[in-house]
Parts: sequence; structure tokens; C-alpha cells
Amino acid sequence: MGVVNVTPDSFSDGGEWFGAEAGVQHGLELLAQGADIVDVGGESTRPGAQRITAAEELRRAGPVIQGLVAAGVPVSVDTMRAEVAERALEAGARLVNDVSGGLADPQMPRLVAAAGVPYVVMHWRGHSHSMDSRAIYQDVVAEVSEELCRRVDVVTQAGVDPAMIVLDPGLGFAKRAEHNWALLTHLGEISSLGGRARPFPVLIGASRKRFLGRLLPAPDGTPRPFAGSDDATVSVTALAAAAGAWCARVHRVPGNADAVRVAEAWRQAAGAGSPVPGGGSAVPGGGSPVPGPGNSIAGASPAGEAE
Ligand code: PMM
Repeated sequence: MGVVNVTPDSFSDGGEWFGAEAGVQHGLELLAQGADIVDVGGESTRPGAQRITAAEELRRAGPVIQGLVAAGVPVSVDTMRAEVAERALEAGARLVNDVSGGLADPQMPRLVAAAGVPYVVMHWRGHSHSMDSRAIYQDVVAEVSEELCRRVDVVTQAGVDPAMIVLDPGLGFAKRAEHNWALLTHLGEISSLGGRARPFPVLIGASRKRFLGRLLPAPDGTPRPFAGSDDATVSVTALAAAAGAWCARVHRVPGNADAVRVAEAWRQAAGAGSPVPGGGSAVPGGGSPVPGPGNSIAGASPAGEAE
């Protein structure tokens, strides 16, 4: 999943693709480089970010979504608002990526259920201005699994088909570095949510996050700047994909697309199969492979249990 942030202030690439034409061009480039899905967002979720209005979010993201859909690009919309998701789906977006997992806007699950599209449910504890203070866990893997489990119950009660749910541990969202590493090395537990019969596909968003920049400081201790952690992102993608992750959301596609292919060959050689049935392109629903048994971590061991 390639990222197009149509924001002046995003976490890692703020301002770079701000403007409809630049956003569409960048999305086309990500597709040409090997992305299966282009994720378009108009609201920054950078730590400390203040919210914008739905109208502003639509003004930013709408034309980019329209332009990419018109060019035949599979688009997902990165939004916490049902109103924005609805307009994006009308414009042809094929997946809703909700970093709040339906918590920010209670209308979202019903909208997604009615649309019948895949739904990325991310672990989230609150808006960006307060999330760092919520990074408190006794056992981060167990607590994130439990909290995601509750979200899955809520969204399925609202009518979302469990086969259309993709789970995301929400790296960096109310998580410190040690929490991110614990979650990344226990993706199988997130996928199975503590033992559900049918595991869920898992998406990870490690790309250019602070914990990678801090892992790779300059000799004087200064964290690596965001774009300087692209190679580290590729490493995380390879490891997570080898453990059975379904999707990696990344800012730079080329190395990550290669990492996914390497991991797929690795898993096949290990007898674990592909995280996506058929091993092909990755948008669930809409005639493409839908998340289901065999395409997620816990169902695809032994590699998935190698934590
Ligand atoms: N991270 C960001 C934005 N959207 N969506 C999902 N599903 N998972 C993530 O980890 C995620 C996301 C923030 O990163 P950015 O502003 O650098 O794109």
C-alpha cells in the first residue's frame, strides 16, 4: 500500500504531495513502482496534530481520489470520518482505512457495512493531540489484542462482514518504541485476537515512524530524519511479510515491493503459502482476493508462529 498524504503537515512527508495534481502524479508513480493499493488521506495524524474540518479533509483528498480512480488506480481512503469515507466510496475508493477503528466516528462501521468494502480497523486510543500520553501498557500485545477484539465486536454488530476486516496494531499511535517492537514480533497474536477460529489479515504501518529514526541515530544522538529510515522500513516489511502480514503501508514503494516478493518466496519455500490467496494483487473484495482463511498470519504458520 503506497501512501499519498494530501496534507501540509503529515508525520513524515508533510507538504510533499499537498495539491491535487501532485497527489495524483505521486499516486500513479507509486502504482507504477509496484503498489497494489494507493492510500489517500487529507488529515494528518502526526503526534500533536490538531483536527481539521470534514470540508477541508474532502477539499484536500477528494480531487486526488477522483483523479486516481479515473486513472484506474485501486484507492483506499485514510479517514476517521464517515462523511469523508462516504464521498470517497462514491468517487470509487475500494477500501476504508480508519485509524480509529470506528471510535472517532460511530457512524463509520454502519457506513462501511452498507458499502460492503474492506475495512482496516486500527488500534487507537485517542486523537493525535493526546495519544502520546495514552501509551501506557502492562502487556501491550494482550491489551492491543483485547481492545481490537472489542472493536471487531462493535463493527461486526454494526453489520461489517468479518471477512472484510483487516486488523492493524497501530504502530506509533499511543505506542512507544518498545510497544511497537513487541507488537511487530507478535503479529500472529494480533491476527488471531487471542484464539479466534478464523484469523484476520494484518496491515502494518511502520514506514518512516519515529521508532525507526530513533533506532538509527547519528553519532551525536540525533534521530535519523524520516526519509532516512526508508531502508529500515524495508527491513520491517520483509520481516513482517515473512511472518505473514497481509499488507505494509509505506511511503516509498520500490524496496518494499521487492521485500514483499522476497518474503512470499521465503514463505512458499517454508511451506507457509501466500498471505493473499493466489499470491496476486491485494485489494480485498471487488473481485480481488478477499481476506480469509490462509491469508493471514495465524492461519499460515509455521512462519507465523516463529516469534
Ligand atoms: N499511520 C499513519 C496514517 N495512517 N493507517 C494505518 N492503517 N496504519 C498506520 O500505521 C497509519 C495509517 C501515520 O503515518 P503518516 O502520517 O506518516 O502517513
